[in-house]
Amino acid sequence: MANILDSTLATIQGHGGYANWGFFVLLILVAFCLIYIYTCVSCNGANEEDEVANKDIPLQQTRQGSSTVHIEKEQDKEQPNEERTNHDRQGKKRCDKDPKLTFLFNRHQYTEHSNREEIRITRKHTGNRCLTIFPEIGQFKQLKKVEILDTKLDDDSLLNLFQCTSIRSLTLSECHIESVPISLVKLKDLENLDLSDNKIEEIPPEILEMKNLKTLVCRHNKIKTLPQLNMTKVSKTIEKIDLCDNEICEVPAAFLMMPTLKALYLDSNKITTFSTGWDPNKLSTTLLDIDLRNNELDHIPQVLCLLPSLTTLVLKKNKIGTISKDVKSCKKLELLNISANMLKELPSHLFCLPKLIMIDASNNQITSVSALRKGDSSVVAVIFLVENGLSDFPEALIDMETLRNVDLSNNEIKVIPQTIMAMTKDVTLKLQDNPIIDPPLQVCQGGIQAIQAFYEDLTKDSPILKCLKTLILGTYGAGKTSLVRALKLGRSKLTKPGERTHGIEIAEFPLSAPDTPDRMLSVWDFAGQDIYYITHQFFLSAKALMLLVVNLEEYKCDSVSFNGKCGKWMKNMVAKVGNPVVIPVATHIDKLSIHGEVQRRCDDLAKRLEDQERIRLKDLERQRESINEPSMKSSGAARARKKQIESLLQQRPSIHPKPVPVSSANLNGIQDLKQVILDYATNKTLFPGVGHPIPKAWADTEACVERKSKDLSFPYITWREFTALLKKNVPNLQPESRIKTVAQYLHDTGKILWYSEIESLKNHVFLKPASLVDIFRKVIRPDLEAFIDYNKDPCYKEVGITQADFDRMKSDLVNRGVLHIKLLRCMWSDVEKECSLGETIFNVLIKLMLQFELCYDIDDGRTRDNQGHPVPRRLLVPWHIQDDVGDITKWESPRGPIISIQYQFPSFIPPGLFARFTVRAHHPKSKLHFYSHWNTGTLCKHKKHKILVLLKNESGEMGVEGSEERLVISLSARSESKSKSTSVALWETLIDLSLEMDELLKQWPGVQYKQYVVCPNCHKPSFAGLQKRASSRSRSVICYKCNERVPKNLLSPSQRTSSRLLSSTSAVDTSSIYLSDKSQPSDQQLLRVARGLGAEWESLAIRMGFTKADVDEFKSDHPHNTRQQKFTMLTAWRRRLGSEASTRRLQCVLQSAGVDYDAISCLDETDISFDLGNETSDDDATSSDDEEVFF
Ligand SMILES: Nc1nc2c(ncn2[C@@H]2O[C@H](COP(=O)(O)OP(=O)(O)OP(=O)(O)O)[C@@H](O)[C@H]2O)c(=O)[nH]1
Ligand SMILES: [Mg+2]
Repeated sequence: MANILDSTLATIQGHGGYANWGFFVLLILVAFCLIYIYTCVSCNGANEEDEVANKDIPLQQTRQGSSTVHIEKEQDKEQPNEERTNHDRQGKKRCDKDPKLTFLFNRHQYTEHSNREEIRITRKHTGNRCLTIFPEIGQFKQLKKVEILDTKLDDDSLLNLFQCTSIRSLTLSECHIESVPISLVKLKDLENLDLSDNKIEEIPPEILEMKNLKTLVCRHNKIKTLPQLNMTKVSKTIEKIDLCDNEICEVPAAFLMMPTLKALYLDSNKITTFSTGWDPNKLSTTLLDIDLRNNELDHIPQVLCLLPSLTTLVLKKNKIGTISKDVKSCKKLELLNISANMLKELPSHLFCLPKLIMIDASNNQITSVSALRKGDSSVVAVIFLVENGLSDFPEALIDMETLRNVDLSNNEIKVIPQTIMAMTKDVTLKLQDNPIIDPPLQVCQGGIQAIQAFYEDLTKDSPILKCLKTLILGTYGAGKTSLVRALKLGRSKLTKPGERTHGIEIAEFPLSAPDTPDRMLSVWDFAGQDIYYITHQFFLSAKALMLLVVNLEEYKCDSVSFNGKCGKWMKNMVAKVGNPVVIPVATHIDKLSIHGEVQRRCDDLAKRLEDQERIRLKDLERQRESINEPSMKSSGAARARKKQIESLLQQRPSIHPKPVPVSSANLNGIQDLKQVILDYATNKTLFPGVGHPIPKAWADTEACVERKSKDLSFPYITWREFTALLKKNVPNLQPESRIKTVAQYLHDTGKILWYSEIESLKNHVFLKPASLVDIFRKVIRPDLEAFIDYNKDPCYKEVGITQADFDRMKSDLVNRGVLHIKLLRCMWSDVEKECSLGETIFNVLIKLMLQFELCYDIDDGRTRDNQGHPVPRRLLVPWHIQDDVGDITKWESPRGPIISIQYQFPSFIPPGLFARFTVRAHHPKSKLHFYSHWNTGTLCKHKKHKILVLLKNESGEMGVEGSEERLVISLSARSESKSKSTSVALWETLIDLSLEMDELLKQWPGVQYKQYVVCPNCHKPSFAGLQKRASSRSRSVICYKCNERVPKNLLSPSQRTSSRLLSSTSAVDTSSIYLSDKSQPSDQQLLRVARGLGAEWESLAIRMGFTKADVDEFKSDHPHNTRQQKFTMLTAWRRRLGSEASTRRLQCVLQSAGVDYDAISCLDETDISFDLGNETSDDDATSSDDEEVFF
């Protein structure tokens, strides 16, 4: 522009006179038009990406003639119309705003910009076109950093760029480079070179001889062989080489002799060997970190073991079958990841390495861990042996005194031996997914201390656990209560017609039969009406025998009758428990007088039950196959799902093959039923706990609790009262940790309710769980309309509620699900009167309702009591909302694209699942503001991002007569306006919600479902599950249903965002969640770790090398904010270690210090949407859990 003006002025001056002014104006107009056209064209091709364009817009770009334009047009064709126009609009806007962009098109303007220090250019700036860098770039004498990403560069451009000798950091990623021009060595000051994602086949050895080079990254290329290095010339500065994701088969040993190299990353190659000919005395003394995961090594190469400084060695996913004694030379090794190999044994020589603190040997076939030999010692603090073939607890671990963290999940361990008493108490021991029989599973879940306490309490005269929890389920009027009476009394005592069970009735009685040991049954008789399922589900447990009762008189031998009376109940049990033990019982047989009719109907029932189970298994197998498809493999969620399916296929329900026919009227068949029940109750495989000794103190506690509950008018006491009661009445139950273990056992076996994990509830103990159901059923019951009556209960008048107020509040509840606290207080007035705690119990019960996800606080806790605690004024009980159409005008008006995830349930959807999900979605941590909530959906807005969220229960919408009912829940998000939100924020919001849904669905381990992503064009669920976005170059895929091209960012979250999906499935593949990142942890990651750290942070600091005085200094720097203290400590650690302070190293230290898993896994979370706020006190931060900000 300046040049045009100059020459024009020269023209005017040269010729003089006003006659030339017209020409001048014309020229200016033409120049402006040209610039405008250039500007728009340059931005048209800009890709719609997740991030806002970078502010530094550099380099000149040429239009490469017709072929380039053609590519651009093709690209445009591929985009949906709306997308394209938005591109155009956005691109133009960007150019208008940033006049510097014109610099792209004029080599003469290089001079103006020649003092730049950084240049960053991506496909956003260049579109699909090739970028030309002119020789004038050589004028850029200050240029230190150049990043060119996803942009094709021609050879001349590279040569020109390499003239710019001041460059220190050069990234040329996805630039279609096929060979590295040797002239690159002209960049004498170059320290960091990143050539990732190109097509490079060879690295010239000269690159590795560059005088100042510190890091060379050449990931994801086509390198097959590495250069032979001339050791006299090789760089004396290089610290890191990253050649992951290439095709290398052999590594020249010279790479291990580079004098300054600290980290060598070679994962995802085809490496089988390191070349021979190395001199052990010349091996690098600086090399700390080697990553060889995902290669083809069948042993640990000896040369690696001899590296004198090696601290981290990752050999995950190779083919290693044994660990040879060579490993003994690894004197400095701190961390060994040898997971996903073919190991059968962990040898003892591994444990003796003097510095080795962490071993990950998960996902092998290990069946034994050798014991340390006498005189050997070990410093190992962390051992992961997840998913191996251990059938015995590895006793070798017991003697390892330094152990702090042992994960033995997913093995075949049945018994934890009593020798575990010798193991140190500080160990975090994980035993999930083992078929443990002894000690009881509940005890093992409490970790090492609980197991040790159990064995300590177990004496020779320990009583035998004889009681079996027995759940009686079936539709209303099936004959459940009458059957329980017949079993208990041994005579007929039928309920009267119309006499319904409400909630749950619990009775305990002995059962005996000839030649079988007798057992006590704790019988839970559930009300049969559908709405009660909402509260029943909390009391259905795996370790119980279930009787599924069917009224045979009403049974019609057709599919409708089967499904209503039996099929759906069985599905329910299987969904909730996974592998329930069920005896179908056919009642009312006295009413069937036709000969053979009982037999006929029982046979029909049995056959249909069998068919249902067969179909379920087939479906599961189909699902397992579909997850095997290559496209599904990458998703962490899919892997978790596959694992769950495999376990469902393995651990099947035990359904008694024939329904047992009985009459509770004339007692026919009752004795046979008793025998069948006892056969199951004494089956050691099905109910290993029953018939097993339990600590005497436990039995005493149970008896004590039972006595106390009879004394109380309302069976509730505080935790303090509970502990005082036990300390007084039960000997040998000190210290409090033992009381906690037995309380946990009583909670798990349904004798009490005590939520130890929930801060707001852990001080409350309910001695009779059924009494809680009684309380909830005042709010959730089928006959609510008739049940609350102004004139029947004087309480309403007593508290001054007028009839009109009452009518309004009642209508709010019955029709809209809005429960006014004033009304609830009256509905629960009898509890308050009975309980000495008065109002306190009322608040506790509300917390419990919230905890059980039966309702949410509409006002988001905005109302506070005198002490500042939130007190809800109105609750929303979604089960009572009558409206089945919601106002979604807001949803329909914005124009941003929709991202939508669907959960499809092939045959059964857990009753109340959607309602509970909406309660979860309302939780403050979801940051959703609910606009409206109707029977089958909610419309919400994200409180931070400008995003609308629509949650819908679409079940039954496609219900075509005769076909299977469609059972679908969908989660959708769209931006309020396209320019303001991005697909990243949409995915962030949806992933949060889908993780909530996944978490909720874990409460029904046997439920079958599939997850889809909906096509934004045809609105059909065309794409399987939530997956990490593939890193291939294509930015769109074709929907197989509508054949339209769909941008990938609307179908799957970006790699960064999806990392949370992967970390959420850690239970399945722990090895994938750590040791993953070699980069320095960011401030945000450290903040999150600080947030997750508890009191153990001080010992962690010592482990990290700080002194007590350092810790005191961290504290005195921030006397009132412990999180800030922790954060300061972590940043000091990062500063101290410099480039060695990698995320993986931090994970390792955290693991070895026994830090809680959550605090460690948050290192993997994405950094998006985190911001720093003002300083608040620690307490404030804890009370507002949902806030990202804490100081
Ligand atoms: N003739 C006959 N009547 C029975 C038998 N079992 C139950 N009944 C009657 O069937 C009706 C329902 O029985 P309940 O035992 O109350 O049924 P339920 O399954 O407990 O019902 P809910 O509590 O509503 O879930 C009552 O009128 C009983 O008298 C039976 O074996 N023979
Ligand atoms: Mg009943």
